[in-house]
Amino acid sequence: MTKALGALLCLKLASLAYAAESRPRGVSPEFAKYYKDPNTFSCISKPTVQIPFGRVNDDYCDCEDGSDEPGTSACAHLSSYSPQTPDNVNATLALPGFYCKNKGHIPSYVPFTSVNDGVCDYEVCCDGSEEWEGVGGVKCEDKCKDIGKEWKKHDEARHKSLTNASKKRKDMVAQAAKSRKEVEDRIQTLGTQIEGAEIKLKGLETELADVERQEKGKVVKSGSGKKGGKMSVLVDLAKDRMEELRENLIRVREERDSSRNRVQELEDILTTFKEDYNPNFNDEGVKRAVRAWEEYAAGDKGPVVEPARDRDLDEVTKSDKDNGLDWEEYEGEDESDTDVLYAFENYLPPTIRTWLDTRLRDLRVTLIESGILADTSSASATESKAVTDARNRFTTAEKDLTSQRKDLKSHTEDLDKDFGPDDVFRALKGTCISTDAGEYTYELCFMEKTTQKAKKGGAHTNMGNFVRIERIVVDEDLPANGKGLGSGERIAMKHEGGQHCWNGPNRSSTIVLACAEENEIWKIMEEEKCVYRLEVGTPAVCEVLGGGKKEGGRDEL
Ligand code: MAN
Repeated sequence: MTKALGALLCLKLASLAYAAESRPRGVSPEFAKYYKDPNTFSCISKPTVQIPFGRVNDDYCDCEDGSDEPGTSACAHLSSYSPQTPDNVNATLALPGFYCKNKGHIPSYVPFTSVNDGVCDYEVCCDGSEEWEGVGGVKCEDKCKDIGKEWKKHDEARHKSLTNASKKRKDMVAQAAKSRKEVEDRIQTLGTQIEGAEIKLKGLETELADVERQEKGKVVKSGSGKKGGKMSVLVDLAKDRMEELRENLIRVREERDSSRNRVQELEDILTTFKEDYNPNFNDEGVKRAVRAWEEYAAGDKGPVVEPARDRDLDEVTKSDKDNGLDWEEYEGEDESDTDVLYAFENYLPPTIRTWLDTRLRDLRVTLIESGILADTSSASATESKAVTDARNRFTTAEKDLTSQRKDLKSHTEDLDKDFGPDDVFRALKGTCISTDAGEYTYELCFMEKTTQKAKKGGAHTNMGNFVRIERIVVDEDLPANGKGLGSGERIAMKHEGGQHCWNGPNRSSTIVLACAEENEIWKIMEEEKCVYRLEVGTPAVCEVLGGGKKEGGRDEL
């Protein structure tokens, strides 16, 4: 430091010391400039009103703004509620209060009503200077040293806590950025995957259509499971039926022959009987039997047995082969419509056969599609394995694509969602904190929901799901432990659409946040039936040290 600078500093300090000494009682350095003239004092709000300087602090209120009584309570009665003076001077006090120097601690103003009221106001005026008159014998010793020391200790702790909280917030912001990046990366990956999946799905769709088309073009065999076409089936059936008829014809013929023989035998017996019986013997029963026989013998004898017919039957009942019908010639023949077309392929060279095969299949499909040929492939109850496999591949790929698209949508929405200043609440998403209050435990899961759980058990009650972040203005006393909202603008989270309240609305909650070192629920209120308010501390809303940000943070911490 140069000599000249040193001299200048000394001069300045000396003049400050003089100013402090020369300030009237109760005047702060801020207002000292109004009290410089040792002869005259001009009222601060209305300088045209001037009084001799000796009337400053003479315990009589001369100025309408009370500025002539900075060190007494003579003007304490003035307030903005006082009736306006005739010349429209605002009755508000010009000074904030009696200035306590509080050496060793922090200077402050005490209300003029407290000056010389016989009570030491150490909370504001630790040096006791506002009780300078010793009213009622009161003597307020200067306690600034001890109070200042205690305050400093607390202040250091508060500062440390704020530093920690700010650091935690920084970490949260970094974590949030990381999470955001992860979401962005996932979106990019999903975009690429979806593009690939779309191409794959298109391919599988074409493949399925092709397989279905090919299957349609294929010759469909009989549903009986037997080999061969419809003709083969008919041959099998006809052969079985012929066999059945032959067997029955033979059996009926045998029965006929047996009956015929027995009738012949009976007729022979009766003929003999008629010839041999004694007509002179008067037996009415015998005579009646003979008459009946004679009538029978005279009647119609039925068709004459022609040996030629029997010979015919002999021939008919011989095997089909003996009758010129060789079933084997018809069995195994593929009589389907397309096979008739294919039959001559066997004589063609392979390349032409393949070409022809494709054309024929296409022709068949075209005929089916135009309704000329019946689509026997779709009519069959079970589709071919090839179609099933192709369909399965297609539906699996389709499902994958749908789930990837859903994923992409939810990630994109997540990215657009308001996660508060610096995206900080992204880091807290899903973090849950809880506290007991009355008969319930209350739980807050950041960016998700609030829940009320009865301590004695039972179902949990949803108090609302996160919908948005808002800003609200609060004005509350800050408790000594600092766990409170204080006053100013705060970040609040709105949770809505919770469990319906009997005879009331759906439950909802407002979570008002203030800066704290830890995430903690401080207070819970049910402001109206099923409308809850939670006061919560979190580093997420702390002011960033040196960053100039005051996003909902609590400056008082
Ligand atoms: C439960 C709790 C209370 C609420 C009543 C309303 O007891 O959710 O907070 O006030 O239901 O019936």
